[in-house]
Amino acid sequence: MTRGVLVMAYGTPRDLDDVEPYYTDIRRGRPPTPEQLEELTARYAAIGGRSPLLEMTEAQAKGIAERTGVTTFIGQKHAAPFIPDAIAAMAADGVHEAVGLVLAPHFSTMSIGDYERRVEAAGAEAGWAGSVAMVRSWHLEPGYLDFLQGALEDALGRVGGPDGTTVLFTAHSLPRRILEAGDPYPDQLAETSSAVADRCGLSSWQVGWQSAGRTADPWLGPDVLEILEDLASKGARAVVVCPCGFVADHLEVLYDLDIEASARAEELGVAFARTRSPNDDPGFLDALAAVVMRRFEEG
Ligand code: FEC
Repeated sequence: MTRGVLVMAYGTPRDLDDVEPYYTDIRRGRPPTPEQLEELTARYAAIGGRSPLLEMTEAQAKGIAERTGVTTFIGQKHAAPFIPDAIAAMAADGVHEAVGLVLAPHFSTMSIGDYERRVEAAGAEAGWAGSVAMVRSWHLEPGYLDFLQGALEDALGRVGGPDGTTVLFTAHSLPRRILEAGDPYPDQLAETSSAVADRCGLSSWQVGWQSAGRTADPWLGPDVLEILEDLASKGARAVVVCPCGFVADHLEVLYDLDIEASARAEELGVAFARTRSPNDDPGFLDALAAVVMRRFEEG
């Protein structure tokens, strides 16, 4: 049996001209209004014109291949190579047995569940005889928690230590309707946060949400910006944001936290730091490889 690893991530526009087709894909084929397009393009321009997400996804896929000895295939949700491209590449390489790993730790029907549905649809569409065993979440993987602990200790050092500092653990917000069917996403975020808070001996920490979509739906809250205001009104000296729902530098970290949230903290007179992203950290890549090998063993 030839094995493969299907490594999945969100995808990013190649350049500013690619923002429109990318945004249209996210909106399930509905083009954005000129105002929406201008606003998103300005966010990409503010982080230097492009997001490093694809490079980070490639580095993570390479790290997994080096550690597992199994070929990795990148399949993205909203940019090429898309998930069906990866399925076609696996079929062409004679892969029969694959593990599907989404580069996001927490399961929601609208996050990892959505990737899972796309894999099933692409496999059926291609008439591929192979199978993909999905990793459904890996939010308590010890090597990932080790990374977060180290990154948090460093960030706490940058704001003068834990005294008077609140740590805010965040993930991408999702529409509140996910809660109606008992989605595990908020609980899994709380479990990661609590495990890291215990390891670091934190006395002041909370869970929050970031990067909510600009839609009429109610989204999971409170949002990072609201929490900053609340903490400032209660006299907080410093806030460290640990975006543990993400594993790479990209728009939602480099803009929403490093530009937007950090500016709000400055206005509020609160010291602010963000923990570094896992990216291609060797210990983090060991953790991803361990997750993949365990899934192969489970069959
Ligand atoms: O750096 C980059 O270029 C890409 C950054 C990026 C990541 C990311 C991760 C997640 N998203 C999730 C859910 C949603 C839902 C909607 C939505 C919309 C956007 C838009 C941009 C965007 N997302 Fe994203 N997301 C990233 C970027 N996301 C840009 C469109 C403009 C905006 O709303 O800001 C709403 C879609 C809709 O209206 O139907 C829902 C989730 C994740 C984390 C899991 C993962 O990485 O797959 C969940 C990175």
